[in-house]
Amino acid sequence: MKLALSELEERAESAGLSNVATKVQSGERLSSTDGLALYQTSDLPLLGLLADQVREKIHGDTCFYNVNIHINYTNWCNKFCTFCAFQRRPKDDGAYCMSPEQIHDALKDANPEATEVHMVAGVWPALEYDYFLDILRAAKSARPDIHIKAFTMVEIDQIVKSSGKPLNDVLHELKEAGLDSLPGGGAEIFSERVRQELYPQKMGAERWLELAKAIHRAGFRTNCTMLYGMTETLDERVDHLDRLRDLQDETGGFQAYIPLAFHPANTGLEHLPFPSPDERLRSIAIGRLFLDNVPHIKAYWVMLGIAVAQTSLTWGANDLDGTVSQERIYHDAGADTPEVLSRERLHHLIREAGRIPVERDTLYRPIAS
Ligand code: V47
Repeated sequence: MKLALSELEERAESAGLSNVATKVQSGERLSSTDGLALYQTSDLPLLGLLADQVREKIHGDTCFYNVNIHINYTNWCNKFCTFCAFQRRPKDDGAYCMSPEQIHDALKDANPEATEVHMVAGVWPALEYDYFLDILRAAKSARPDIHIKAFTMVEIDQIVKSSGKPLNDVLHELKEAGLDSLPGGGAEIFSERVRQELYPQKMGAERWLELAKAIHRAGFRTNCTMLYGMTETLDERVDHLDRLRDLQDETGGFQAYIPLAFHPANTGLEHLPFPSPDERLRSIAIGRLFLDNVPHIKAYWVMLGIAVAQTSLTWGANDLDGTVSQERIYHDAGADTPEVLSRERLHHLIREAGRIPVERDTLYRPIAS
């Protein structure tokens, strides 16, 4: 849906968002107060229209997707986050840790058209530094051309501790072993209040941001995320986005922002609802409007659900991730989305949303078909 400028202005005025709409039209940066107003507005369609305008200015009619594989190499974890259904101690039922050989074989057997493997997992300090170099080498030996996007800041923090070496040496060695870029997970919500309540063993915002900065400066691209729908306030969501935006001003290293809707099943927060479709679309749209320096807003269908992910392509998102397969973190937390979507299905979803599908590699370079 498109509105003439005068209609949009009228609508924004009656929603009390004139100021925000004017800033969006002129490309001016939104303040935290504006961010909060967007979280609070009841005119959700207006929010979607504003976000879609910005998306269109940057990306026109195209929508990216990628062909990827997920490998969650271990669920052993000592962080005991209340929101997580994936974690196990090594002796628990269902605990597993993949050997380098198993990772090699899993990749050999996986979709031959995949251009990316996304490898993230729990954190278990007894896993030695060499294990991480070996799993990267195993992945590259199975699929020399595949891009390895691996390890959240939380995993990197542990890998550095296990190595006993300086961060930059470790990054260099991980790169030599095959690491190409890093995903955006592990940030959760930067609020120290929520961290103390739900994930006190996990690193805080300062360390996450410090690592992301150093990793960008070492030449790696990463993504960024926000896990929402737990016990955080709207102010805390805005503060999280503000800190991501500040770091991006400094380094430019974030490629994509992925808002992650909290899935409560099988977690310590089962009493909470899964964020409503409105809430999920709002989070995509606010990501597009507030993070004016992050080029790509990713709709991760595994956690958004396929219908909301498709709708989000007209609410500011310009990237539908991906064919996926073998993902465990959300499926353990009750996500009822399929294990995998075919390239044809992604094309169909994107075309139905009125966009032209463009396959990309992990660094957002179009892949000629
Ligand atoms: O860090 C864990 C989140 C993240 C739950 O960079 C949960 O391209 C919801 O970061 N409900 C890992 N969320 C996944 C992630 C990711 C996903 C897709 C693409 C990219 C990318 C990154 O998942 C964790 C945590 O924030 N998470 N448990 C849960 N029950």
